[in-house]
Amino acid sequence: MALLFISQSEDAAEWRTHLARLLPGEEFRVWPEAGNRAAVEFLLVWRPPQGAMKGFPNLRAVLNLGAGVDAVLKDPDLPDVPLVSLKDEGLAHGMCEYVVHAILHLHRDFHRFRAFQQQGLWKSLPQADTSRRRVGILGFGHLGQAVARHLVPFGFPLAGWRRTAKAAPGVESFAGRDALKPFLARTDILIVLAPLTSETRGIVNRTTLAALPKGAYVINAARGGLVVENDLLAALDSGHLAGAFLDVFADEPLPPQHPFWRHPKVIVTPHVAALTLPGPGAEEVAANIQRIRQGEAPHGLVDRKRGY
Ligand code: OXD
Repeated sequence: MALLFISQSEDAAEWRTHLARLLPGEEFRVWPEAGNRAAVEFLLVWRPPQGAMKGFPNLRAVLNLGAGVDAVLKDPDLPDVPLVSLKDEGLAHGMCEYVVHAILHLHRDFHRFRAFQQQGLWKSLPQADTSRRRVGILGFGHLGQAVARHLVPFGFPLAGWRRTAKAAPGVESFAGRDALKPFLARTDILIVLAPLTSETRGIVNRTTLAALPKGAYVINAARGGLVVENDLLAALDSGHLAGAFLDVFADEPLPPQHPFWRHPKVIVTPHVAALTLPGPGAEEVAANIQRIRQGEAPHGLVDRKRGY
């Protein structure tokens, strides 16, 4: 029986090496060389081209090679088998590094010192009080909780918002739509880490941005579609927001003329917050394949109705 790897950006050779060690005996094929389709039991996919997942009669699961499954769920040819999102430690580690950096960068005014440097200006700023800089994580799932664990030691007052309540040490919990406004009202640095679903698309918009205190910052390391970009620009330009640290965009690559590129209050990175590392990624994929073969539920099983 075989695994078929379908990705135009992930390194197939690296995945092959790791999986050969972890799952000796499994045949590893790379799309478009699917071979005998009846032998393919698992699809390992990252942003598969449309139609690539069609026509595998003995499929047991589709394993996504990243955290977000929004692109796969949009594909009309997604087979009717369990869909599994990647929830490995490599990805969580990358996200924690990115978000902790972004928060400290904004909190300690590195963006402003960079601008002073460009003007040859030796100028100090008052040091911000960590215990008064309230951080809020919008989307308190696997990644949001990992980020919170890394932030606790710094002493920022932390809160997490999600659909259903989730207790975590040192984090104030907000759950459901009614709690969104109070959550935003106590948030000076908003970290967007929610999955992109029909319910969350555009959740950061004119109304929700207005609920943040004046001078707040927004960090988006999840999906561009969660943020209404024109509303974010308006909130930056009006002075309501102090800045934004953005890794993801409605259109990627970010078009060359997009105002975010040159906006003095915006820091842009090219969707690199949490890249899948083939080593830990393959460990997680192999463990899930073994679970499925033993009749157990895989970790990261996606609820298609919820969208994550
Ligand atoms: C992911 C991503 O979803 O890298 O894993 O965007």
